[in-house]
Amino acid sequence: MENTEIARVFEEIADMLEISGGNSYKIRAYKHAALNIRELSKDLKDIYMGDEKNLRAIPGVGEHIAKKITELLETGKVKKHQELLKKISPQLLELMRVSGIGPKHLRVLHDKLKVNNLDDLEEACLGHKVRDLEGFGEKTEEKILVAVEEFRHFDKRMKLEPAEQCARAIIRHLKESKVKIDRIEAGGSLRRGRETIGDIDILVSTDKPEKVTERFISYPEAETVIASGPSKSSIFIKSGVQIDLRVVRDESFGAALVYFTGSKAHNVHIRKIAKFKGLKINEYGVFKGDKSIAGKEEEDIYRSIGLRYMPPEIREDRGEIEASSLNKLPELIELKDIKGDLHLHTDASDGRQTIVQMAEASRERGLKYIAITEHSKAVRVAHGLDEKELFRHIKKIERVDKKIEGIRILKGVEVDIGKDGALDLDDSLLKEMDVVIAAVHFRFDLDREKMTLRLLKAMENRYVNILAHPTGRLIGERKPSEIDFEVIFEEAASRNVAMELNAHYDKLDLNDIHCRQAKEFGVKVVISTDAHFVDGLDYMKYGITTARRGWLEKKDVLNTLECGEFLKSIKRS
Ligand code: DGT
Ligand code: CA
Ligand code: CA
Repeated sequence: MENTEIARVFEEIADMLEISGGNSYKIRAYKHAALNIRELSKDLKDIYMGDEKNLRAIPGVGEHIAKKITELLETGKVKKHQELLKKISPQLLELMRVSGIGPKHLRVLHDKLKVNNLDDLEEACLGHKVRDLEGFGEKTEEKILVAVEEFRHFDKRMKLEPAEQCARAIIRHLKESKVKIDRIEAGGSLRRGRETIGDIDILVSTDKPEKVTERFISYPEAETVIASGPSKSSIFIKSGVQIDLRVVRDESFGAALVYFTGSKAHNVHIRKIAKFKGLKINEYGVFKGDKSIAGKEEEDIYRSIGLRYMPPEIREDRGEIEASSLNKLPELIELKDIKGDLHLHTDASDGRQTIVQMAEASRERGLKYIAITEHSKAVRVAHGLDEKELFRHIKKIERVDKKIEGIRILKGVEVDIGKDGALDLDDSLLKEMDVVIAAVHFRFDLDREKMTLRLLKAMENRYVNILAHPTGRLIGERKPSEIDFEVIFEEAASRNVAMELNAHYDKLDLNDIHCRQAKEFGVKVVISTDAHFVDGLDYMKYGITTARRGWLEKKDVLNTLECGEFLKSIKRS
């Protein structure tokens, strides 16, 4: 059992206890334990090693929780969890994922209106029954209804990080078989790095297709086999995700990879080009009459129809094929180009680790500089700091920076942008910072004009260097604020304010389309992780994927510069 699964069980216990009106102390204990388990860098089973006492060293894990972890590791289940699941249906629990609905709401909805699933909830809203419940009201009812519709739309797609984990696990399972696999790769939207993934596509080349198929459908996580044959199989795994497997001979691997990477629009376009040249292209190769002229490598497929190789991230038929034929493809940014991370939290606000720990972990990941950017006081839920506390904090940053070798730590802050665009901190503090990032944390729902004016106002402040996660979206949970990006980008370019591409896979904000638009407006982008714990630093790769999808090159991204150059580049006049 992986740490994330164990954490999920505890989170579910906490939620179910809360829905059923359980003891608030216990609820907190489960939540706290789940958080800490998620952030462990070691596997729980390696910490446990058959001795419950070893678990007690983990923060947030007392005797009670240690027992539950042991139970999970030993039996794969926890009785408490099973009991609660009998009381509270999975459909009810699932409603926790509808934006704006917490366990307390759910309890009222369930007790008073007998809401048990998404349909019930929608019906209750449409029948205007929700507005009369204590603590709800008309506005809340409207919001819930919108959230229900969004939930229906998003629910079927996975986010990038879990999709990647899922693909990694099945690839490992296939590779561990005795059958010789020549090549194996994930294709589809995952390979293109889309922000959400519908299903996982795995491509294998081998001389023993039947054996590979057998191995595939015997995946321990498989719940249902949808189809199985020597070239094509599909399964549902327990989490509800579909995995498609395609098996080809190695001489066709390149052609199959092009085909199954897509996008469909890209495929349709290249097929048209092939046809125009009197060629036929399919998942087995490129053919002139009956004769195969390419198939083994992706490069060969493209070359045979007069195109240069296009990285998967841009295969969306958004001009990449034209650019390729004219030899005008962008030289996309790569992870190794990144030298700094300009949005990090520590335990001084809502992060988990110290400045030193974050700095050391960043250095290990090859970064040359970071900015520590705690929340400001308005963001109370995240323990935002006031001016006095921040003055003290930046002194501390200075001290750590002096001591630590091999990485520069910049003084920064993530200042909250109020409803009217006013910043939450005084200029006398902001001017002490090396980097000021400004961001919205409340009232994401203003109309387009108000929201645009709000951001414009924030950018007026001459100490603001970066606008962080500009739309405020949480993929699948909170939709992006409506913003007139043309106006914002024009202003950002003229005032030299950079836009953040927040690399967290929940956010990816700016998104790919915005990145491309920012570039057209001459706006510079900074890709930052917003890490709240050291493992969060690894999410940089999702930011890079998104930047690549937005055609960004090294020169478009400011944190590819050395620290001194970076600081010069963000100077405002
Ligand atoms: P998803 O799964 O919804 O996130 O998106 P994809 O792009 O992974 O789509 P999927 O899984 O349906 O198919 C994988 C790839 O297979 C797709 O990107 C392109 C190729 N493909 C699927 N259906 C067709 C088709 O009808 N025509 C062509 N040319 N290619 C297709
Ligand atoms: Ca797919
Ligand atoms: Ca598929």
